[in-house]
Parts: sequence; C-alpha cells; structure tokens
Amino acid sequence: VSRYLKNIILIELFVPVLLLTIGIYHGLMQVIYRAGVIHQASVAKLDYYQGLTLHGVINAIVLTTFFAVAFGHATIAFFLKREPGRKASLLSLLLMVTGTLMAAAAMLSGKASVLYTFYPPLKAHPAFYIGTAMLIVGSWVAYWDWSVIYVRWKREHKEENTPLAVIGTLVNFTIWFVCTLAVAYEVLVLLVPWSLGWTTGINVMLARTLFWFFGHALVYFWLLPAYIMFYTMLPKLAGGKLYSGTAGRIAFFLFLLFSIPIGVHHQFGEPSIGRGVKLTQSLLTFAVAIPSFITAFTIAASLEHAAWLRGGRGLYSWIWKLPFFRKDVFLFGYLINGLILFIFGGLTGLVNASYSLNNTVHNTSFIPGHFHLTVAGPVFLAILGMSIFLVSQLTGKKIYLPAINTIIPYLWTVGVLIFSTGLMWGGLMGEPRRTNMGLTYLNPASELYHSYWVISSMLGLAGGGIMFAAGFLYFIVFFGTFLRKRSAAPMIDFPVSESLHEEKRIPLFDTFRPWLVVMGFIIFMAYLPAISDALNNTGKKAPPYLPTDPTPIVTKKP
Ligand code: HAS
Ligand code: HEM
Repeated sequence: VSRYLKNIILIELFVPVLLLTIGIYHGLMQVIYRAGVIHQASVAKLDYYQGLTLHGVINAIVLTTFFAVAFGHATIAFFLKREPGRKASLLSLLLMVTGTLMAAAAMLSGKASVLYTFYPPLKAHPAFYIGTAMLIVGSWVAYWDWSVIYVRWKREHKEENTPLAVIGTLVNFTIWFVCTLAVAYEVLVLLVPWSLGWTTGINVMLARTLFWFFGHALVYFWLLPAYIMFYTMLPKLAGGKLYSGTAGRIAFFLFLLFSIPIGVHHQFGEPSIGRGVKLTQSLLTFAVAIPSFITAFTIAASLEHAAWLRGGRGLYSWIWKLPFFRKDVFLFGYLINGLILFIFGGLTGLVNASYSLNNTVHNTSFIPGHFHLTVAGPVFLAILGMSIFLVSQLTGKKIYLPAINTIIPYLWTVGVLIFSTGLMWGGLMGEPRRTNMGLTYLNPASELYHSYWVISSMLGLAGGGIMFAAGFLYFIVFFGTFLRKRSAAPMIDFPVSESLHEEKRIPLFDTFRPWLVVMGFIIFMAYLPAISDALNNTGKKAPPYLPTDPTPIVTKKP
C-alpha cells in the first residue's frame, strides 16, 4: 500500500474515532438522564436533545460513513490490486472532513438539535444541512472512483469471478448512492431554503417520506461492511473456509433489490400514507430479511466446518473449539459477538416490521433497544475491530494492550444485552423514546411521575455503563496503538476465506446490470404511490411541544 493511500485511510479512521469520544459520552449521559439519576435539562451546557443529536449523528452517520469509505479503499486496493485515484480520494476526504466540521460546529453551538433524522418542523442552522450534504457527496466521490477501477478491472478479467468483497462494496455504495439522492433533494430543495428563510413553510410529510427512502437503506449501508467481513474474513479467522461464496453473492444482490423500497415501515403510524403502500412495503421488509437469513445459515455452517477442522464434534459442543479469546485473531471476537447480538437485533426487527406489533412498539424505547442490537451490535463491533486491525497494519505498530483488546467485544456485548433488554422491556410497557425522563416520568417531584419504568431504565443505565466502559477501553487500545513505535513495514493483509466448494463463475451473480434494472423497477412501484400520498394528503398542523415536556402544549390549556 502506498504512503499516500495509507495516510488517507488513517485520517479517515482517526477523525471519526476522535469524535466518537463525544458520541459515546453522550450515550452514557442519556442513560443517566433517562433513569432519573439527574433531573436536569442539560449538563455542562449541553442539553438532552443536543446530546442526543450529537450521539446519533456522530455514532450512526459520521463514524459509519467515514469507516465505509476507509474500508472500501482498503478493500478495493487489496482485492483488485489497484489503488484508488489520488485526486479522487483526497477530494472525497476533504469534502467529508469539511462537511463534518460544519455539522459538528452547528450541533455543538446548539443550533442544530434536530436529532439524526432532522425531521421538520425541527429546524437546524443551514451549516448542519450543508455539512451533512458535503459528507455524503464526499463518499460519492470515492464510489465513482472505485466504479471506474472496477469497470477497467472487469474488462481485463472477463472470465474471472469478481472478488466477493468487491461485489459487497459496490453493492453497498450503489444502495447508498441511490438512497442518498432522496435525502439530497430533501436537504437542498426543502430544508436549506427553509432554514435560510427563503421559503416560509415545508411539506413535513414529503420531507419525512424522502428521509425514510434514505433512512432504512442507510441501515444496510451500515451493515454491509460487517457482512463483507463475515463472508470474506470470519471463516478464515475461525480456521476454516466459507461454506458457499455463491450464497454470499446472492445475499449481496438481494440487498440491492430490497434495501430501499421499505422505508415506509417507519411511517406505519402516519395517516397520510395509504394502506396499500404500507402493506406492500411491509411485505418487502420481510423480503429484506432473506439475505440475512442466508447469511446466518452460511456463516453458521462455515463456523461449524472450521470448528470440526479443529477437532470439535457433537451437535453444539463444536462451538467451544472456535478461537474466542485468541489475541492473534482478535478480530474473530469482534465479529462473532456482533453476530450473536444480531440474532436478537434481527428478531426484534421482524417484530417492528409486523404492522400490528409495530403499533405497540413504535416511538417507545423498544426501538432504540432494537437498533443498539444492530447498529451498536454487528456494525459497531466490526468497525471497532477492523479499525484496530487497519491501524496496526497501516502504521506497522503492534496492538497496545492485546489482552484488553480481546475482551472489549465481550464486555460490549454483555453491556448491550442488558441495555437493550431494559429498553425493550420498558418499551413494551410504553416507555417513550427520545424523552428526557429524568425531568418528568422518573422525577418524583413531577406530576407526570410514575414508577413503571424505574427498573427497566435502571437496567438501561447498568448496560449503558458497561458499554461506556468497553468504549473507554477501546479508545485506550486504538490511540495507544497509534502512539507506539513502529515495528514492521506498513501493509494491508486481510485474512481471506477460500470457498469450501470449488465455485464456477455464474454470470448472473457476477454482473450488476440485471439487478440494477429490477432494483429500479421495485423502487419505482413501491415509492411512486408513497410520494404521491405525501404530496396530496398533507393534513392539519400537529400540536406544539416544548423540549422539556413530553405532552403537547395545547392539552395544558384549561
Ligand atoms: Fe431496523 C427501526 C425493521 C435490521 C437499524 N432499525 C430501526 C431504527 C434503526 C434500525 C436505527 O419494520 C430506528 C430508526 C429511527 O430512529 O426511528 N430492521 C428491521 C428489519 C430488519 C432490520 C426487518 N435495523 C436493521 C439493521 C439495522 C437497523 C441491520 C442497523 C444496522 N427497523 C425495522 C422497522 C423499524 C426499524 C420496522 C421501524 C420501527 C418504528 O416503528 O419506528 C432486518 O434486516 C433484520 C434481518 C436480520 C435477521 C438476523 C439474521 C441473523 C444473523 C446472525 C447469525 C448468527 C450466527 C452466530 C451465525 C433475520 C445473520 C452463531 C453463533 C455461534 C457462537 C456459532
Ligand atoms: C439513542 C445509549 C452507543 C446509536 C440512544 C438512546 C440511548 C443510548 C439511551 C435513546 C435515547 C432516547 O431515545 O431518548 C447509548 C449508550 C451507548 C450507545 C449508553 C454506549 C455507551 C451507541 C452506538 C451507536 C448508537 C455505538 C451507533 C453506532 C444511537 C442512535 C440513537 C441512539 C442512532 C438514536 C438517536 C435518536 O433517537 O435521535 N443511545 N448508546 N448508540 N443511539 Fe446510542
């Protein structure tokens, strides 16, 4: 790997991890507020919603986007043996860093407490929207460059199967490019002019629908880098082979079809969207679980195969032969813990997707319970593990505190399991999300106080505390590794899983065109009526709220 690319990737890891310290701090603060340990609207001049915005945006948008680009550069360079273009990677980096700094300044100055979904009528400073747009455009630049590299490579290797990791990367960024077009429209045409005062009103329904066109596909943009690691690296780390590379190809292409036309499952409760659209997108949501089921079975089979090679036997006891705590394959620990969490993350996702159950859990703390088992599960753990792996390889430095590094994913997993159990249990009893409960429901001095949610939010606090501790240890290992003395030459050398069965090239699973056509068709059919509903059925105004009180202001009038 060239010095140039090495530096680009290292900056793309360093910048978001530095910001992540703020993101993780605010995770801890939320569990403290929500459990009623403090009854304040703000701490250290940062209020609850400002903190929640910083938490969501930094952890779920900034970290994930930077990581996807950094990992994408490494994947393309390693698997296609061609480095991304210098100008393109520099432009992409500059756009992403400048955009992030603009958005961070707006959030830290309290002018953009609009949460990571930035729905109107909450309004942010234009710098927040423009900064976010720049972050996204920066990631597009990298994608365009990789696509050109891929097309050239393919011309020279017509009969050769494209490496699975490259298929995964390109599928992921294609989903990302298409879904971000909607949010780019929302930001540039609706939000920025409104935030600058050029327009007086905004179609809230249209903005939300455009947001969720992007918003659910976004979660697969987070997930697929982890899937690339599950398929192409985990079996090797476990000491075996990938059970079926074709299964992996099919899974990635299915994500291309189903990741976008399902955003309306976040809007089941919105009366302006018709029943037909909700039914269609609900069925498509079940379809998007199929590639994850394929992954679950393929990876489980690969792990079992690896364990048998290591002498494991029996129906389940082979599991103990897997290298859970080996320092030299520490990445295995990060990835396997992510998979274990994802069993519960996936199941709770299917609960959310079921229309009638969604009525019970929507807008309750069940939802953050679900997504900390996904984005703070397989996604986050894969990012943590791979960032340490890449920093160590790219700087040629040994990992700082390797024993601690091995236990971080286990500690995090225990924390998330306790945390999410608390949130989901509370959610089933009606505990709301996005609410500083310390001010009202869990404040004995408030007229809204009631004790239902004391135990569940305490579980959230306990789990959140353990997650914070694991996060803290990660920072020590990550920055500690950076600061060590170099002991080897910088390189990128991924552990690559071979396929168990000799695999012939099947052209359908090695080409994008037919999949892109079907993708376009499904999106068109699923979203045309949704957008039309959003344009035509804009209803009455919603009652106003104060940030400090979860009940609408109007109900307080005599
Ligand atoms: Fe979700 C809300 C449905 C997956 C993230 N989701 C959210 C939100 C986020 C999020 C952030 O239908 C909240 C947004 C907001 O702020 O309002 N979600 C699903 C469904 C799936 C799903 C059906 N979500 C994800 C992933 C996320 C994520 C992935 C992040 C990365 N979600 C919903 C719905 C809502 C929602 C509704 C709206 C709720 C509402 O009302 O607001 C599926 O993709 C899940 C499929 C997954 C599986 C699991 C497969 C299991 C695997 C592990 C195998 C384990 C092995 C280990 C092999 C079927 C792959 C073996 C172990 C050994 C030791 C050997
Ligand atoms: C929201 C805690 C780490 C992503 C929340 C909420 C809590 C929380 C309690 C819900 C707040 C509310 O609805 O009122 C924590 C703790 C963490 C942690 C204690 C670790 C120390 C993470 C990580 C990610 C993440 C690693 C992603 C990579 C999110 C997102 C939200 C959220 C996207 C939604 C924000 C919103 O509703 O606008 N977190 N979290 N969290 N968290 Fe975390």
